[in-house]
Formats: sequence, C-alpha cells, structure tokens
Amino acid sequence: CPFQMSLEVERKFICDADTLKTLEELGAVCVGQQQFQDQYFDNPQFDLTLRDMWLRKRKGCWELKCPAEETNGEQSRAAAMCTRYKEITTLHEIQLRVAEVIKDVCEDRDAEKASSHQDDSWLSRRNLACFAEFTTARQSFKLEEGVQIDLDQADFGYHVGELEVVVPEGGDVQATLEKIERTAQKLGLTGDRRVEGKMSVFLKRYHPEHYAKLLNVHIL
Ligand code: V4E
Repeated sequence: CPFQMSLEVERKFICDADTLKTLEELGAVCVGQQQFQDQYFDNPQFDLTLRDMWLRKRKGCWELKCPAEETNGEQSRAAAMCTRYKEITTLHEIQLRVAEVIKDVCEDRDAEKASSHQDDSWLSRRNLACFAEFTTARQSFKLEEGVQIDLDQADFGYHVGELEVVVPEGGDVQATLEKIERTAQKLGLTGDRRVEGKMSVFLKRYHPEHYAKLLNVHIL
C-alpha cells in the first residue's frame, strides 16, 4: 500500500449524559457506530511510549502515532487544548520508525522482509509485546465540515469525547485549531484543561509505574 501519513489534531472532552442530547439539539448527524479492539505494543523498557510513540493494531491494521513538530503561532489557548500527532499506517514506514528507536534485538534479519499487516513476526525482532488491550464502542457525529465528533466508551469503564480533524500535508493547522475551538464552543465545552484519553486512564489503572514515568516526562 502507498505510504500514508496524516496529521491528526484532537481535542478530548468529558462526555456525560447530556452530550448526546446537546448533539441532537445542535443538529449533529450521526455518521456511524462501531466497535473495535486496540492492542498497543512496546518493548519491556517502554522505549516507544517514553518517546511519545504509540504503536497499535486496530481492526487488523498497524498504526503508529508520533508527535508532530510544532509550527509557528500555535501557542494559543485553542492549541493548548489539542494534541497533534502524525499517524502512519504504512507497515514498512512503521517498521522503519520503530527500528530508529529500537535496534535489533535478535538475529533474524529476514523478519521484516515482505511482512504483512497479518504477519506479526517482525515484533519479536524488536522485542515488542502487547501492554494494553481494550475494546471501544464508538459513536461518530458530524457538525461542522471536517470535524468528527467521537463518543467513546471503553470496556474498562471510561467514557470520553473527542473532536478530531485530519489535516492533509501542508494544510492550515491554525485554521484547524480555530475550527475545533468553534465546535467546542457550540457544544458548550468550557473546560480549560486537557481531558485524559483512554490510554492515560488505562495505564493509571493497570500500569501505574509506567504511567508515573510518562507523567514525569510530560508525555501524559
Ligand atoms: C496515549 C496517546 C496515544 C494513543 C492513542 O490515544 P487516543 O488518542 O486516546 O486514542 P483514540 O482511540 O482516541 O485514537 P483515534 O481513534 O483518535 O486514532 S496517541 C498520543 N497519546 C498521548 C496523549 C496525550 N498526551 N494527551 C491526550 C489528551 N491524548 C493522548
């Protein structure tokens, strides 16, 4: 498949009993419902996540989220409420990025040749194992063009909303932040602190030591 990389700008929000009602009143259109399982991978030293790199398998496909470099003019409050990550979905590119961080740990030099999204043998070469696994029920809505609103219910008991915009290469990040801010205002989101994602809550609960380390280095 072709090399695919997109920039995802996201703002999470607290999702409560009134959220669905608000969306309905605003005329948001439900664009889908789905359930998916995420498996997140790292080595025993957590070399990826300690660099804010998130390798996961979702619906049979590999995805790697890496932090995006900040560009000028993004010090606004709107920017502070959002996260920006590059999402890479081409397996070969994912393997290259992972290899930059985790050097060979086993001798099987053929492990990455012609691997597919279904063939997981490349993981052992990098000593990668699943450290988090959970299922999400997601309802998606559209209100403003290009902004997806996801309401996620994770199976370990955490409910969170997300405003997400995918920015094409060379796209206007500042305009995207403003668009997300407008949507947030329409939804009446007044919080001025970032809301925790599913992974943050999962790690706090099931890997408290690693969670504490990520907090210390300001990754969570
Ligand atoms: C923890 C984390 C990442 C893993 C994916 O997290 P999240 O965006 O919560 O997943 P999800 O299911 O919403 O993915 P989507 O379907 O939108 O692709 S990627 C980056 N982080 C770190 C992080 C952070 N430091 N702060 C916040 C608010 N979110 C994520």
